[in-house]
Amino acid sequence: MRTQVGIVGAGPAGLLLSHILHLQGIESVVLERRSRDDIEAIIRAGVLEQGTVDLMNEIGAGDRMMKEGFRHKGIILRFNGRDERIDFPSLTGGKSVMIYAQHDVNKDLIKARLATGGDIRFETRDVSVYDLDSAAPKIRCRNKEGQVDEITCDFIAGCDGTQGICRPSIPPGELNVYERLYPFGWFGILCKAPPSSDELIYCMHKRGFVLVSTRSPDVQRMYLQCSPDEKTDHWSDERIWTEFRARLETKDGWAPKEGPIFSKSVIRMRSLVVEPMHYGRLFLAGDSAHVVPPTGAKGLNLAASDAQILARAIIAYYKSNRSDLLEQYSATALRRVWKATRFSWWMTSMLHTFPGSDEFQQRLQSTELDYVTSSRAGATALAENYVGLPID
Ligand code: RFL
Ligand code: PHB
Repeated sequence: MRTQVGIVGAGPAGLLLSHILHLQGIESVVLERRSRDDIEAIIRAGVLEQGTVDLMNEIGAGDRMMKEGFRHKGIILRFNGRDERIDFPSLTGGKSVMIYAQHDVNKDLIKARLATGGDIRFETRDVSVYDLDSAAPKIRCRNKEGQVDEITCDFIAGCDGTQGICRPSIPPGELNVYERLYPFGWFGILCKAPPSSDELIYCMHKRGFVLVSTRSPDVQRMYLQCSPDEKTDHWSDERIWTEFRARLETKDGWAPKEGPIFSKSVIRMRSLVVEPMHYGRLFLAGDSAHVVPPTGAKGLNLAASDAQILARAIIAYYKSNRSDLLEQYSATALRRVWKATRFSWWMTSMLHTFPGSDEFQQRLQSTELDYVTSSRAGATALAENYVGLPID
């Protein structure tokens, strides 16, 4: 068969791209290795930048998000037992973020795409891409029933995340890879408890970083810094709560709301960017091209901005016979990617305890937090990055 754009991966990048293109009359086929149920249950991101919220609304997939999501107008930075608040609207000309889980974003996008006749093929096996530097790149795969399909495309979008096949299909030597591994991970839990705080708390403590986030009025999402190869079996619920209590302690006796923990996982922390974000007619978008540590809450939002930038370029190709935006796609997307990479690295470096760090290093980190929370310029730099920089 033939399609205009073959999309590998039905995460936020692939689903958004497919739907934006559809609204401009451009057809695509989305190939996804997992089941629809799995994608709609994934536990991941929770913070949508203002631009991602606007995009969901513009493409008609934002109704549930606007009803069920939580608008957050600031975050709390907790250090040395005290709280300082960063107020987004007053620092960014009225912007804020939305707390809305990634699996809900996926669910809403899948629903919107299928309701408009979209072709999303779940449980597709053995996807491979080839003839990438020709005018007719191809995708070969095995469908749910085990038959082999070949799809000839004008373009292929590699939206298949960190473990995908698109990036590794680019010939060796064509990509530059920039990577930083951090010497710690995050131990993430979900628990049945109301939010401990109206806003997210990013807490620096000598014992390690903690993030207090939320999912719904009765589910809390919390993370604590751990060793990168920590095992969840080593952490009883009591040990987890003892650690949260110790790290989150304030001078006025604040304590987290506790409840039964029903999910535990360990997340490794790294930064990775590949350049350029294309090879021939294969374009990479989202985590397939870059990974950020979750401290800045940027991963899903970068997937959304890549999808927007790539969609715009593909639309210009079909509607105005222009290929300049496709040629510029990588450079345009990478400017934003590197800024989010810098911001995520900076937040990570400021808030975590580094193994072997001495008093000098710790004083610098506390001073950085003091500066950011006491200077309008410092607070503005954090706020404008957190709510999201413009896409170009
Ligand atoms: P995804 O979501 O990983 O989707 C890729 C899809 O491709 C499929 N796939 C294949 N399909 C067919 N054939 C193959 N060979 C395939 N290989 C893979 C996969 O099954 C999958 O469905 O990538 P995408 O679309 O680029 O989206 C990126 C985001 O998912 C990711 O950046 C965020 O989750 C990162 N992230 C956060 N981002 C935020 O913006 N805000 C946050 O608050 C935030 N918190 C987080 C996070 C990531 C976390 N983890 C688990 C890494 C919190 C955590 C804990
Ligand atoms: C989350 O709610 O999962 C979350 C929130 C903020 C972050 C990272 C993760 O920076």
